[in-house]
Amino acid sequence: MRHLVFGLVMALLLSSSSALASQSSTMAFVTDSASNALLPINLTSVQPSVPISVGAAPFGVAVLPDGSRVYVSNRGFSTRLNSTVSVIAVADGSVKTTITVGRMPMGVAADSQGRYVYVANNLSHSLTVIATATDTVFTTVPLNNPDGTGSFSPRGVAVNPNPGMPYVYVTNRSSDDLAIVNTTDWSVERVGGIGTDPYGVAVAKDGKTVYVALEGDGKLALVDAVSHQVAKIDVGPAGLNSGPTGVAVGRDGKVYVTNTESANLWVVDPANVDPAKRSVPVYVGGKPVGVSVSPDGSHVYVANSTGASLFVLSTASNQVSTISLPGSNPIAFGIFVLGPTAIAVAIDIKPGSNQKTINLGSHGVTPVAILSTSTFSAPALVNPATVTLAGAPVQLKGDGVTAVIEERDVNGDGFVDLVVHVQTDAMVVPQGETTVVLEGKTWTGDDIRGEGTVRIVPGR
Ligand SMILES: [Ca+2]
Ligand SMILES: [Ca+2]
Repeated sequence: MRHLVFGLVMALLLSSSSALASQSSTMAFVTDSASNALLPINLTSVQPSVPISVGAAPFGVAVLPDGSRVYVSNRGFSTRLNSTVSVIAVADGSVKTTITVGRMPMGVAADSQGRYVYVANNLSHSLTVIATATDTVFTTVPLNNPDGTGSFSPRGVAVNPNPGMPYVYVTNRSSDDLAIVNTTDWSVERVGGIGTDPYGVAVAKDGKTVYVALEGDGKLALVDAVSHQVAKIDVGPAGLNSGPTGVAVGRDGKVYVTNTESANLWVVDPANVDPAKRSVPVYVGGKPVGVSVSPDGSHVYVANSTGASLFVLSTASNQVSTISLPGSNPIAFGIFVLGPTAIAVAIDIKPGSNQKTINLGSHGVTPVAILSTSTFSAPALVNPATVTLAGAPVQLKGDGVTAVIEERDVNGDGFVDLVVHVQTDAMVVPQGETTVVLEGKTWTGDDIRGEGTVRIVPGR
């Protein structure tokens, strides 16, 4: 395993808190419980910005889908309890407002339209609903009842992304259940006996399965969102039936679970029928808590609560690297990464040639390979007619609709790649630019994006 540690002190000194995010950057927003700060990090340039002071012991985090604001739950310490959520404006890194919620707020989640933000209040046994239009409390849903029934000690919260399933899910540590809040009438249903000490929760992209990390069992619960039936998958090594805390769903449907006690990130493939391949641990180190997948699916980010760092798993190579953070107790419990949604692909312009020169005055075509990986087969997935390189379309056959392609392994890694040919004189490359961008779509309509470096000879 390869650990790359980037020194960030200089970058920290040189960068300012303004212009935290740009359209093309992937950003992380990490709560640091020790320094009472939110740490913004540009993951594209691997640069942190100035830490943003929030409340005591910030824990949970949620980013609005449009990237405009970040919501941080200030959990507080046992001696100094807190009951607030800090709202940070991403554009300038300022704290826009501080909202009073229930006692000891932990999990925070935004819905997919960005209309409401939900906060799980551990000591108040309630769910605060924040209306983002005004950044005020819209309602508070009690999860327990005066007669001692109901849900107790909520920790994690997640929103079903399926528009036909208006549910918010809350994990409850003391009552060992999953509370299901119906957002049309704020009624509460429960799935009891889910396992010991449910913690993090995430929902599959189609909304049909709810994933719950069971801290006391070393397992991941898979709750059917319709029938409420529960299945379980091991995410704790033999003999250590504890430790799962954070859970996140990847672009490809895989589920990532942090096991804080055993220093592992478990990669769960719920669709795999082979039990040995359904859940596999990747050793990361430290005490991993928060986990989030970049929207392009290329990397999984894990907050190391003891190491002042983020672990980064490349989903293509399965390699783990490390990014240093200015904090010392990063938690980042929630979906804390925001970025472009296009699937990141590696490309090879003029494959097989060491001469990456493109003469824009040439009337010929430039071959470009979209490289495949173990999880991304370019020939199977990419619609070649949709591909452009620096804005230039691909060469088509005589029928005017079918792209001219080759399917071959251009880099000898055993994965067959897709080669298309773009019309060289149609490429638009600004003077002095050496990076060109490939864009396109998969057959299922997802965007793809890759970058390559070339030497450009300007055309006439
Ligand atoms: Ca319990
Ligand atoms: Ca290949």
